[in-house]
Amino acid sequence: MRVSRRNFIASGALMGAAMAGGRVGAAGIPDALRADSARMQPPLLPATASAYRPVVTLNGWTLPFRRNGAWNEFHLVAEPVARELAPGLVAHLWGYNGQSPGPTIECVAGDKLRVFVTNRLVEPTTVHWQGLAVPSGMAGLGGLAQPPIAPGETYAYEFETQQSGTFLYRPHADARAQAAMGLAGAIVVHPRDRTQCGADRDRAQPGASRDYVILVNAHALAPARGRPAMPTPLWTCNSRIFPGIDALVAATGERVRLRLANLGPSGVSLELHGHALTVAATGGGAVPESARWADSVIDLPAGAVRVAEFTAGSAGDWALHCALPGGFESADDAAARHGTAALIRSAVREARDLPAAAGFGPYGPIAMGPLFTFVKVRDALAADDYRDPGWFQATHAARARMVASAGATAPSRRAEPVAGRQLEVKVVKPGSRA
Ligand SMILES: [Cu+2]
Repeated sequence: MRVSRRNFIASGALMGAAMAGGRVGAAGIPDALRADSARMQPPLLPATASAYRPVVTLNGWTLPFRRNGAWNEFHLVAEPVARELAPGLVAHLWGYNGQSPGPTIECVAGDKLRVFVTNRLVEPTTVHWQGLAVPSGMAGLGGLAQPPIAPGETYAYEFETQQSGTFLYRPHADARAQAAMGLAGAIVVHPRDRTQCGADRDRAQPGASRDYVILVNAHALAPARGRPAMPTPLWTCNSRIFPGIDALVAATGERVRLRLANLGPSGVSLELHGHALTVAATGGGAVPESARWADSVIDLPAGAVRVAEFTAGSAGDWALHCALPGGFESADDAAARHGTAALIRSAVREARDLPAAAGFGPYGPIAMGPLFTFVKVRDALAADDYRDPGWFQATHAARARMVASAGATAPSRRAEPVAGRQLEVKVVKPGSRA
């Protein structure tokens, strides 16, 4: 069974909340659903509409589950995947169920989860549930809590969720190298009672109209034979780079939640233009109201989860981008200076005339690096509308304008993607000789 390439925009259709009657194997293992594209999938509505407002994973999807008695059963398959980083560029990463990062797992506090994990990699793996209180034997550290899951094996993890919040699933067998290959996914546990202010750690987050899951990571790309070493790392957002990262959309006045995690090797900071971000929760629970502050930039430490919120302000196209200074010879800097296409061209011989999407706005090239996308705020937007509304049309008076010119401006060359052409890059596993 495959999740078809659904058009988020055209269909507006929703995947079923549970796998109805999936084929059950000899071991009672549910089918593993796969996504075959990096297209953002519609939110997976809960069986009871009032249970929670589902999240949307940017350029990703939510994993359907099977109900079996008291258990919600999921099936993750760790495997090599070919992930489109941006139009025209495909990277060979490791992921789950066809994509990297893996699909988001969504449930309600108190739900009992049984997660089957099948290893289709060339080496052992495990799954650790970062931030979730699980029995130590379920904590997923290979060698300590369990034997590593060998290639070809399937393990079952079982635990009852106690907290609500934002958590991660990621390997803890050769953990750092496997993370750098793209193995990770988000777990979102919604509060059981959205109205009650009991002991729930999410009670300070009563609700957001839009709830996005964004995992930041960094990868080393292998150079082509005969080319100089690739500047690294290349930072990605849900294993996508600008201009391949979907826009986040919101209606004016809506509360927007960004469930952010950083799987990369160092901290990054993110800036949102035109808005104030407030960290409402971390991977350990809600931040008390008295300890919060608003800022245009937030820190995202390595390995950490941060849940940032903002209220969508005036209509416009606002930048959400990595605020780290450049100047080092990294893939990010190359992309920032010359655009994604030039970065790829410089690294890979076959890409000399690769027309990878270069990243243009309505007024020219956008040279902001790969960790960059837009928050598109519009005055009128239906609650379930996540379509990219196109470019914002600012009135003449509300736009910066040239008032004097000393000479001719440099022409900007526009690289248009050519249909059917794409480049594939190998991702270098740390510690390997590639
Ligand atoms: Cu900025």
